[in-house]
Formats: sequence, C-alpha cells, structure tokens
Amino acid sequence: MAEPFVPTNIIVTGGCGFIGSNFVHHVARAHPDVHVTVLDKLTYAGNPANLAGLPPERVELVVGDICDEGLLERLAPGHDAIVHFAAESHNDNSIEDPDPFVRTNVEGTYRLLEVCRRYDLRFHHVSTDEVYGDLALDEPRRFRPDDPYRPSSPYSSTKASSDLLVRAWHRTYGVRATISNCSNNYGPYQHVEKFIPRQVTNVLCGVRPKLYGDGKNVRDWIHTEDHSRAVWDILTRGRLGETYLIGADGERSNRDVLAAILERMGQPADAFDWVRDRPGHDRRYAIDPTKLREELGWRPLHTDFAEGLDQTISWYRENEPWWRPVKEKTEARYAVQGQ
Ligand code: NAD
Ligand code: TDX
Repeated sequence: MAEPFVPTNIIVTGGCGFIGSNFVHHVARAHPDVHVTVLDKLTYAGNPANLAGLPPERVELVVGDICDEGLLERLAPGHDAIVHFAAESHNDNSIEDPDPFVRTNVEGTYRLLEVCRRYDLRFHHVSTDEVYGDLALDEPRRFRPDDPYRPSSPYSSTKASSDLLVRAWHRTYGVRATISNCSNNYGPYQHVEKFIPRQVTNVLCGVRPKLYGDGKNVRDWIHTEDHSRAVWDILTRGRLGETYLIGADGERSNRDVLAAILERMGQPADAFDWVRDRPGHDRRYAIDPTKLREELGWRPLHTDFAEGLDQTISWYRENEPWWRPVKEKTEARYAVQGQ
C-alpha cells in the first residue's frame, strides 16, 4: 500500500455550498492541523454564513470564480491539494438554463486541472452517481465504478464531462487525481431548492409539499457527514487515477421520503400536491460502495435515516433566518415551471 498523502494547506472549491461547507466543518473538526482556503464565487447557492464559527486562522474564504485563470495562478502556490466541490448542482435549473452548468462544471474543472498540472497539486474531484444514468425500479443491479457513462440531464452530462477531463489529465499529464461519485446527500445547509429542504420548509411555511411525476423515483440517500469522511479518506489514501463510489445503502422512493417528512412534522399523509414531472426524470439511482469499503475501510456512521431526517428537520426549524431570505424566490421559480 502506498504512503498516505498528508495535506497541510488545501483549497476547497465550492466551500460555501451545501456539501463543500459540511466538508470544511469536518476538516476543521477532525483535522485541526490542516489549513483550508475556500474558493467560492458565492452564486445563489453559496452562503458565507455556512462557514460561521470556524477559526479564521484555519479557514480562509476567497471569493472568486474557478474559471478565473489569473486568480487560480495567484492562489495555487503554497497549497498542496484542491478538493473540488464547486458546481452548478441542480437538475431543474440545468433544464431551464444549461449555460452556467457548461461553464462552471466543464470549463471550471478544466481550469483547475490545468493549475494542478502547472503546480503539481493533488486533485480530488467530487462528482455524482448521475453520470451513470438511471436504473429501472426492479433491476437488481447497482452502479459500479467501471459502468459506462450514460448521463440524462444537462447537469449530469456536464458532471460526466468533467469526470472525463479528470481521467484524461491523470493519464496524459500525470495529474495526481482521484474521483468520487456520490449518491443524494441530505443534512444541514442544503439549499431549499432541493427535495428534502424544499418539503420541510414548505411545511414550516404552511405550504403543501410538491411531488414530481408518480413519486416512485428512487434516490439513494447518504448523510453529508458520511460523504465528507469518504472524501477525506480518498484524498489521503485513495489510489491515484481511481474512481470511488460513495453510498450508504439508503435507497428510498420520493414518496416514502415525503411520507416520513409529513409524519415527523405532524401532517396528514395526503397533505401534498402532485406537480408536473421533471423532463427526462431519472428513475432510480443506487450505489454499490464495495470498493470504498474494502479498499479504504470506510463505513457510514449515519445509518438510521429516520434519525438523520429528524435532525435535519430540527436544523431547518432552528435556522429559519438562514433559509427564509431565499425561500420565496425559489418557490417563484418553481411556480413558473409548473412545479
Ligand atoms: P451547491 O449548489 O449547494 O453548492 C455549490 C457551491 O459552488 C456554491 O457555494 C457556489 O457558490 C459555488 N460555485 C458555483 N459556481 C462556482 C464557480 N464558477 N466558481 C466558484 N464557486 C462556484 O452544491 P452541492 O449540493 O453542495 O454539491 C457540491 C458538489 O457535490 C457538486 O460538485 C455536486 O455535483 C456534487 N454532488 C452533489 C450531490 C447532492 O446530493 N447534492 C450528490 C453527489 C455529488
Ligand atoms: O420539489 C421536488 N419534488 C420532487 O419530487 C423536488 C425539488 C424534487 N423532487 C424529486 C426529483 C428527484 O427524483 O426528488 C428527487 C430528488 O430531487 P433533487 O433534490 O433535485 O435531487 P436529484 O435531482 O436527485 O440530484 C441530487 O443528487 C445528485 C443533487 O441535486 C445533485 O447535485 C446530485 O448530483
């Protein structure tokens, strides 16, 4: 087994978003010797408040665009790794306007790979299970690292493109890179455009939750803290050039997740609306995490979904000032789309 990589000064792109900020909190808590420079453009999805309370001598925020080559040139020296979370991340938005998805997800990843090539930085690329397309509800198979790429949406096709760039930059230029493809995350700091926070904050606002299509689509849920621990394990002990799938055996239909939210929030089981389906809506995602478990010994700690959901609902109850300012605008956008 190769010597572990010991990072001391890392750049975390997208560290003011949902998963990136949870990762920064995890690093600050679990690896206090590491300095983190967060590089974030603060789009509608980025909020510097997500980093509140972190020690300023260990976590620094640089507001900027991953497509800004000059900025990357200035930032790279002195750092030893880039952990790349920054992306346009919402499928529904990508259907309305794919433009920022191509720019940030494809061009942005290319710019970061180029700076890693010039300065010999370690690169970890955070990607999604959606690059593999979808599965039928009754298929016994789950996604495996070597499955063919079959992305369905503008979002997932740009993530697939970025993964392919990483693979090529590793093979051709020897960039020390790894890729992780994770399933659907839940937990604190997730934008209210996404499924679980949207329904929870709808109930808190006295608005009925909205279910797409027939509600039978399946997602494989993982708590974002388990994702953070896996990313750290891959960054420090993963084999260069490899792809690791991150998942916690959490397959559930959207209808079941919504039923659990309604029950936990004291609502009748039928207190939701059926709305227009997402065009091209992927049916089912499911991750086989065997490689991550066997090679790196990673295990999820949040194995009780009901408990994780309760904690997440409590977080949104207790942090209304965090989500309230963006709720109305998010719902107005959905209303235009009939969703
Ligand atoms: P998010 O939308 O909550 O956050 C994205 C962050 O990136 C924001 O802080 C935003 O300001 C920043 N950003 C966007 N464009 C930028 C640019 N050009 N330059 C610098 N910063 C920019 O996303 P998320 O849900 O936290 O997802 C993070 C990563 O994890 C993404 O790469 C996503 O594809 C991947 N992922 C997400 C999930 C999920 O369930 N949410 C699952 C698997 C993989
Ligand atoms: O109001 C809703 N009603 C509904 O039924 C919303 C917002 C969603 N849905 C459905 C669509 C999906 O089947 O719920 C499921 C989850 O939707 P999202 O939260 O939008 O997630 P998804 O499209 O599955 O993608 C997520 O996981 C993979 C992340 O947003 C991606 O960034 C990640 O790559």
